[in-house]
Amino acid sequence: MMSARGWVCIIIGSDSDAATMAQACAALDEAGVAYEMKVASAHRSPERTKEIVTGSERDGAKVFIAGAGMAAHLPGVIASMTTKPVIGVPLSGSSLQGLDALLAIVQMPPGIPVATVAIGGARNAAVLATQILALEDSALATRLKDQRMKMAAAVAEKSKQVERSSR
Ligand code: RP5
Repeated sequence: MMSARGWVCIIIGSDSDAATMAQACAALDEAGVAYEMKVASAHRSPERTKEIVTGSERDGAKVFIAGAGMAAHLPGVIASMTTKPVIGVPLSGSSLQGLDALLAIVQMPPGIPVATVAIGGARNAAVLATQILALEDSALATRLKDQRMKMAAAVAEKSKQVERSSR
């Protein structure tokens, strides 16, 4: 994967995480940001995780997004292997409904941060990754501002509908 503006490497702990993390892919597609999504487990395949992180950095990945559930060590392990920003997405699916993953991802020791989004917050992970890439890409920054304007317009339109139906 080569891209002049850099690209986002998405790693998920299991194929069972793919459906939720597809929301990150959709948001990156909307922003025109290149990405790859691969499965690698911090626990079941640590060597593969290391190979993907090292290879992706070599090939120009500028941000990592890691989605995992349960004892979700994947984002933190990736953060230990790179100084690129790592965004962690806690995923539900366990009997603790993602609270376990949230606490595992957010409670990183000083020096090795993971930017943690909400449980299931795959879309925001992608938006945050886009914002990081936009620091050095004015066209991408403009696209993000356009998206914000569309969101604001959508709120105003929804308000009109609510106002009409509540009369
Ligand atoms: C984590 O364990 C994965 O990220 C997934 O959310 C969870 C369950 O994995 P599977 O048993 O579905 O492969 O490592």
